[in-house]
Amino acid sequence: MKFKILTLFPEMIEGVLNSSILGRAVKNDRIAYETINIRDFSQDKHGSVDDYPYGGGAGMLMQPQPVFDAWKHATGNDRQVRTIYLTPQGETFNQSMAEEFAREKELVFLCGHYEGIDERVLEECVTDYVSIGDYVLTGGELPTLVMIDAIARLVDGVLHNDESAQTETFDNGLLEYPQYTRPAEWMGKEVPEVLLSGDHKKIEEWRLGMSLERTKVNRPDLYVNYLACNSEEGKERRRKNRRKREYRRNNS
Ligand code: 6GU
Repeated sequence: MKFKILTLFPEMIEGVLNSSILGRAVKNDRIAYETINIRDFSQDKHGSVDDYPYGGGAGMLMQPQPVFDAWKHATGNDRQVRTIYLTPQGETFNQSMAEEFAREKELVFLCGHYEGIDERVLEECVTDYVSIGDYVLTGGELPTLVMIDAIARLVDGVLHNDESAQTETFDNGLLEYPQYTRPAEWMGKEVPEVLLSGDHKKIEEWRLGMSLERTKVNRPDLYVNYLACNSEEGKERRRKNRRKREYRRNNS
């Protein structure tokens, strides 16, 4: 999987993608990335890339030309490549979107700054508008890194066996159960006995029970959804929605 990031602050991206598990995945050629500095495509002698908004209002906007030229450089003007624009106006990112994006060979991320980007260039380049939640950030770099982290860990070979992407929170639509390691007693608190029993069936039941309870208390929205999806009706509805999404994608 190759990530191309159009940004005014490549050092923000590089710092994160060269570290920890993602850094290892880059070294091992499981993922690759390239930052493209939008400022390099400025035609202005001062290298400026922003200007005042028509109609007035606060702040500056990124101009269309440098963004478009950076995007053409990244994609070779190929409109088939998914180009993701990070914006609070987008669809909220979630695990199933991460799974869908992880099936692509290449993804382009466009990071905005200032008050945003001229609408016309977005219309030309962007295939997906994505937000990471209901709060305001100063730019698209952190949301891009959040998305890349969530997507990359689903790519083959990025996680090692002991870091398995399988049985974690949201995999089954539930929050994760509590976990314990040695010592068996710490500050007078004992590890739940069932976990020391060696009875794997009981352990699975206990974990599912804890997951359900936590989800019901902390994320009633997920809990209701879990109950709906795990009925036969829910499973059929999801199959239909998946087919609809695929149809829309193939015909857009
Ligand atoms: Cl994707 N961008 C910005 N600037 N702020 C955000 C966001 C994205 N998602 C939540 N807040």
